[in-house]
Amino acid sequence: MSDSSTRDSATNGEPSGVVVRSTGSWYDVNVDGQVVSSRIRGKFRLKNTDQTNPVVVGDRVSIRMEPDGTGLIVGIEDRFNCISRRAAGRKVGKEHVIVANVDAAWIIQSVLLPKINPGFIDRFIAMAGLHGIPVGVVINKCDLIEETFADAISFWSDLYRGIGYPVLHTSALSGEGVEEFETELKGKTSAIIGPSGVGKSSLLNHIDPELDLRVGDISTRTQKGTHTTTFAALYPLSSGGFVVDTPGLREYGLINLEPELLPHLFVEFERFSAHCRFPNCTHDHEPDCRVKEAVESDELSVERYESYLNILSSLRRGDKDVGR
Ligand SMILES: Nc1nc2c(ncn2[C@@H]2O[C@H](COP(=O)(O)OP(=O)(O)OP(=O)(O)O)[C@@H](O)[C@H]2O)c(=O)[nH]1
Ligand SMILES: [Mg+2]
Ligand SMILES: [Zn+2]
Repeated sequence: MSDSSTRDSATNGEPSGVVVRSTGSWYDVNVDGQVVSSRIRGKFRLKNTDQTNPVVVGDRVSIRMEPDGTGLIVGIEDRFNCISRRAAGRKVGKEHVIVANVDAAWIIQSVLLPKINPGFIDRFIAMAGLHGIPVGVVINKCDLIEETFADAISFWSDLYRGIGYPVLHTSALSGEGVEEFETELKGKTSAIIGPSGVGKSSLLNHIDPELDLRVGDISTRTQKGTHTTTFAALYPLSSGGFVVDTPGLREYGLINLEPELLPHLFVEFERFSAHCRFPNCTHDHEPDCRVKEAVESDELSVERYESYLNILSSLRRGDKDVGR
């Protein structure tokens, strides 16, 4: 994104459309309702080496039609936002963009199998704030709530609602809360993000059975999902709006975030941080820190504060594995 020379806009009268699916080498581009299987020009592949992928689902691109009916992506419009994470494995340290140009993002978590991961939620919320994307939380598999989990689920739900983020309780099995989720998705383009196996694809199938997305199993050994959705793809919903179903993430790691910005991404701190002794207080070691005092007096959540300190220290160390 920082390299504007890769962002030739679509001006030359070539057909333009939206990338609706990407496999890494082929891109499905929707041009006026027609899906054109496309490749990218070599030069896009080489530029912007701090990112793993030059073109992502949601990108608006212009293509040149090849004699064999496939397309060649020759221009990419500037993105108005994107959702990215720190790449893992061989490409660790690079920015992996998951999807571009969305109106909203939903973090999907589940009660159990796998169980709710507040650290994931906090890091994702910070990223969404950084990119200016409205974000909400869906806690799926609520059919699995028993006495023992009920307290934990209401604890986390109250916490995030208290900060101002919508929290929905759903079950793709019983249908509980699914209508409410559908209402939230109407008329927007929303990214659906979360760990593998939480039921992202199942929820979308429940909302729109025509999608008929592949749904996976939960490994009996690890109690985790088995990475059933392998490529991000954008789908229209019959009730209106678009969703991007994405492959499950093992973890959600932050990237390209300056530690100084982090306090502002924990939005509930702001009310107190204005009164810290130092205007650039990091709420960590400084004296007369109102944020720390608010945690001690239970006006701010100790869980969120600890999450904040964890992220802050990883960012300061320049960890290659923030979020692990
Ligand atoms: N009990 C229960 N099981 C669910 C629910 N939603 C999904 N599941 C099950 O959870 C498993 C994983 O569902 P998927 O929809 O494939 O999960 P996903 O989040 O899309 O996973 P990836 O594509 O791997 O990222 C399947 O066995 C579903 O049947 C639910 O609300 N309740
Ligand atoms: Mg899936
Ligand atoms: Zn402070």
